[in-house]
Amino acid sequence: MKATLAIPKNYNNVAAFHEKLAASKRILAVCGAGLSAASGLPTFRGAGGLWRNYDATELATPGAFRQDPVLVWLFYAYRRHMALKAKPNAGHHALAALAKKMPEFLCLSQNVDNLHPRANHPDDQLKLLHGSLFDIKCFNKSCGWIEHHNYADPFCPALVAASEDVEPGKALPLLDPKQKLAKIPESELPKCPSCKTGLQRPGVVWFGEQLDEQMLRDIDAWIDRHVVDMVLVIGTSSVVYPAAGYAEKARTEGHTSVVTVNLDAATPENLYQLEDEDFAFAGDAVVLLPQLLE
Ligand code: BV8
Ligand code: ZN
Repeated sequence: MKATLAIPKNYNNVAAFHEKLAASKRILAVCGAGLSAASGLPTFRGAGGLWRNYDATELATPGAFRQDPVLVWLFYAYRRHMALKAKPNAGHHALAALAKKMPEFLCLSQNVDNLHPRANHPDDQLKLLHGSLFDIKCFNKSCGWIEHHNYADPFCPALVAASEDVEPGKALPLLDPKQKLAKIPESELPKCPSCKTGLQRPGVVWFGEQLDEQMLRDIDAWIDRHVVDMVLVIGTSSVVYPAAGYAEKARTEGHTSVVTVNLDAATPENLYQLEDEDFAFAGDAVVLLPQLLE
């Protein structure tokens, strides 16, 4: 007789979750691209994760930028354009509301789309692990120049050339892989105004790059200060480290509930991993988070 999968008691158990939430003093959240899916932004691994037949993770590296800064800038100009058009969704707002209600709530987000700040999430309770599409910095490591809140769209005149046939308000014509990319000389990409030599680059953390060390120390100090009662793991495939390691890092055996909110939370391998005190909710974060947190 095939062993039937024993559905853990806390799978989709909203009442039990609300009990645990009411008794929780310290909550950590780790968010990924699935939280912004309802805002129309493609995830990395989902169908929308590809851009012009490139795997996003191939372009999100210093090597790719060194090799073809124009292609990488076209990728990021497209993502800036899409993120500027997107709006925070009810999931972002539910997290911001929880932060305002609970001083001991800290949100770690892997998303660079600026939707948490645009949902008025309190700054001091939000750590953008991988930076922001709207920070621009110098590619010269030794320079240190950085500019915040740069919302130019397209990012620079040269990229307008790539988008001359775009109708106003349409995505940059970079989606269709068949569409020829305008040849843009690297010399037309903006240089750092400080050292004058480095190229300006997106202020995000690429694969193989260190996350901000002070931020990592602050997060560890927050986790170590007192027991964490609950870790919300929202819309993330939990593949990328060190972001994917925080749920286990914050866990106090037998006490901390790790709460997965994910479209694929109900797959057998995900359900098998649940400890007794954990919760799993399968569905769209934009529907589940308001139900769970408000
Ligand atoms: C570093 C910014 C070290 C750029 C990104 C162990 C320890 C340390 C490092 C490593 C390690 N093992 C491997 C590494 C290296 C690497 C890594 O983790 N590689 C992976 C691929 C194995 N890590 C790094 O390089 C990190 N750097 O650790 O440096 C170091 C030490 C010394 C000296 C030098 C370096 C830096 C990683 C940061 C990379 N930058 N983003 C940009 O955005 O362009 S990563 C990027 O991809 C995102 O930020 C995010 O982190 C990741 C995508 O993951 P998700 O957000 O989870 O999205 P995904 O599409 O995968 O999943 C979506 C999920 O949502 C799915 O589960 C889906 O089911 C669900 N979903 C979809 N729709 C919905 C939904 N759920 C609910 N509702 C919906 N509607
Ligand atoms: Zn510079």
